[in-house]
Amino acid sequence: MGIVNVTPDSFSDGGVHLDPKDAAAAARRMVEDGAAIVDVGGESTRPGHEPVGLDEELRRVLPVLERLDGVPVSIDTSKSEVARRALRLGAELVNDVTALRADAAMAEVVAESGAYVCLMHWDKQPDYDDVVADVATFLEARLRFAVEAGVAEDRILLDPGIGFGKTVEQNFELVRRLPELVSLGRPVLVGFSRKSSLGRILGDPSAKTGPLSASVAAAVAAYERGATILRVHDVREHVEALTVAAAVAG
Ligand code: HH2
Repeated sequence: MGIVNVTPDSFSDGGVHLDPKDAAAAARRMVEDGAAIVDVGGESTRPGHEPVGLDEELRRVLPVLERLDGVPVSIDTSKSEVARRALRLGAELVNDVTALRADAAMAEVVAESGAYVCLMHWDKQPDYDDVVADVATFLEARLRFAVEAGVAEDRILLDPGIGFGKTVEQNFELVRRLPELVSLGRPVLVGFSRKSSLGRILGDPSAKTGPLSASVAAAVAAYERGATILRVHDVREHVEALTVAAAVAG
């Protein structure tokens, strides 16, 4: 999954794709480089981000989606109206970092469309007993909620939410013990690309991002532990590394 952030303030690529033509071209390049889907987002979720109103989020993402006919698209939003409009323009997946908690209408929009949905763990006031067990319990509850709201179970993906209310150690533990999340029975998506924990483990305690080499290592480690979808900024390098990792796995 290639990342196309149409935002001025995303943590690693903010401001890069503000022109819809540039954003659409970047998305198409990602597909040429081997991405199975591109995740288009109009609101940053980094720590301390500015909340974006509905009109502004629509203004950012719709002109990009209109230019992506024929490209497999995921919409990164927690607003049902953004999801609804994106689905009408052909998006196949709703990537909701709040796991259907921010907008009461979101579950119904997803259920009625028959689209895929990614449910991500995010606890803003974390107090974990065991981070992996707590994330698994949360994801299982959100999976149940989505199914009860009418979303077909085979359309649901789960995501531990790397970097969302977790320490450096907790982020790595979630990847180390990923099989415990895979055992919930749904495909698992992992987004470690360029996140600050990668820069921090390399020795910079105030790092805001991590380098490509470290992103690739984290993606391969997640793949080897059962991740199905890797959400990444640098598609070609990840596709190359994952192709080799898959050849080794046989
Ligand atoms: N991470 C980010 C945004 N959306 N969605 C899922 N499912 N999983 C993630 O790990 C995830 C996500 C944050 O990364 P990015 O989009 O690069 O930055 P920003 O939120 O600043 O736009």
